[in-house]
Amino acid sequence: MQLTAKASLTNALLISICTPDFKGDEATESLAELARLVTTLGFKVVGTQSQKQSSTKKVNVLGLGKLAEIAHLTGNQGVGENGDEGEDLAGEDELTLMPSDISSENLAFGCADVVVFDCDLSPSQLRNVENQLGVEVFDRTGIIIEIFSRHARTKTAKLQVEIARLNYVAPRLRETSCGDKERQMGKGAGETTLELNRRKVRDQLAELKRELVSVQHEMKGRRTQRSELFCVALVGYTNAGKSSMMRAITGSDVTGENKLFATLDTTVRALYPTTQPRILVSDTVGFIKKLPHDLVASFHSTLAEAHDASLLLYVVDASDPSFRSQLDVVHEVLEEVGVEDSKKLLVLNKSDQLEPEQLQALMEEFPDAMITSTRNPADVSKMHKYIVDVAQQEMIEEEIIVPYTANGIIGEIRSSMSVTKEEYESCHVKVTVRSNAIDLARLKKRMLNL
Ligand SMILES: Nc1nc2c(ncn2[C@@H]2O[C@H](COP(=O)(O)OP(=O)(O)OP(=O)(O)O)[C@@H](O)[C@H]2O)c(=O)[nH]1
Ligand SMILES: [Mg+2]
Repeated sequence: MQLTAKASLTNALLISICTPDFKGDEATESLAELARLVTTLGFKVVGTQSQKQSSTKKVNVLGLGKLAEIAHLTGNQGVGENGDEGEDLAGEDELTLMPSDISSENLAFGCADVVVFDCDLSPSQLRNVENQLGVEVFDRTGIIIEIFSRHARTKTAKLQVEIARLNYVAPRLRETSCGDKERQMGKGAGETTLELNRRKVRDQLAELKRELVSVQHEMKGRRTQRSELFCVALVGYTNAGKSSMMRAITGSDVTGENKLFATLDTTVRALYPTTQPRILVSDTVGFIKKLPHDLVASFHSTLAEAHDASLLLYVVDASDPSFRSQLDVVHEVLEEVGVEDSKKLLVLNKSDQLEPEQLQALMEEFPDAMITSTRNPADVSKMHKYIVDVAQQEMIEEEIIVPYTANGIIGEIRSSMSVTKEEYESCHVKVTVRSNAIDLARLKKRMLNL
């Protein structure tokens, strides 16, 4: 499946299948998140429909009655004639409309150009529903992969996303080979074309994977060079404010946007105001519920920065009512990609959006967390100080005797280590420094050779 509809003109109708797996408000929250994903792609959400079902695995996903109702909104009047029996409605169904200024009366016949399901659909389910509704149908994974494809900037991210996209597309090629869609596109439905397309995808995948291995090799080299520095990684759910925090504490121009998955590439910058030795901060890709498995796998290397970090900052949007379940997702994905959380701090961000009572309740619920707003300079300084303090604790304090004859050594120490004391004696300076073990060992070796 590919997004062929023109994003700027596309009216999307969202469908939620409420299975018993959903607890509490999860279905509503998930649907609201899908609306944001779809909006990120430039679609306009014209309405949402939800229906209780025992599972999302039915041949037509929904019962024929419900499909007919939706077909009215996509302008496909012939619905139901060629549908299989499927299972009928299993419980209540309801029509909700979004945004709030749209009412059921003005959701006109034929107003939806695409239909997006808030679950994963098999290739045959997608085809069946498309046949019934006469418009393009997307599932959640398809939408997420498309956003990733559009937002990937660096070579690594592009390769990773393309691999995930082709893995997603491959089975759809098989299923649509003799379907209506291919005939509509005038491609012909021959087995040979299908075989050819599949082989092309296989070859492309193999080539992309080879390229990725070589790019990852280079990245690993760069990480090794930095390995002696104290590294902080910002991790968390999409839109939590990681890039904004990164920008604030490094004084950099890292993009932060009110879009889901604004960041797909890991960026590394030095903490600012700078410290001796430097402290590095990396911004990473955000997570989302039901993140396609292929994408999780493909982000192993992007998250390698987090893997090597001495301190992980788990940034959450504390103003989002579902931030607790978002945090669970972050823990799950990090566990899946094998990120060891050496030391971590929970950062409850966007505190400017909360009332004093809510802040008080959060402090009681999460006594070890830091409550911040990236828009508040005092909070940014507090975060800066926290990072510097943790980095200092990781360092070793040592006294170094530098003879006055050792040219340049004092300057070198001052530029790469934190000097806590300097005592001038008759033929040498006694310098007390805090630094990491590797830099200290390197300095001592250099002094032996003087
Ligand atoms: N009110 C408020 N908004 C914030 C704060 N921090 C970030 N934002 C806004 O939240 C949105 C998302 O911020 P980003 O920094 O891009 O979020 P992110 O975690 O990097 O998101 P991804 O890159 O998608 O994972 C932007 O519109 C920011 O301006 C904050 O402390 N308060
Ligand atoms: Mg970001």
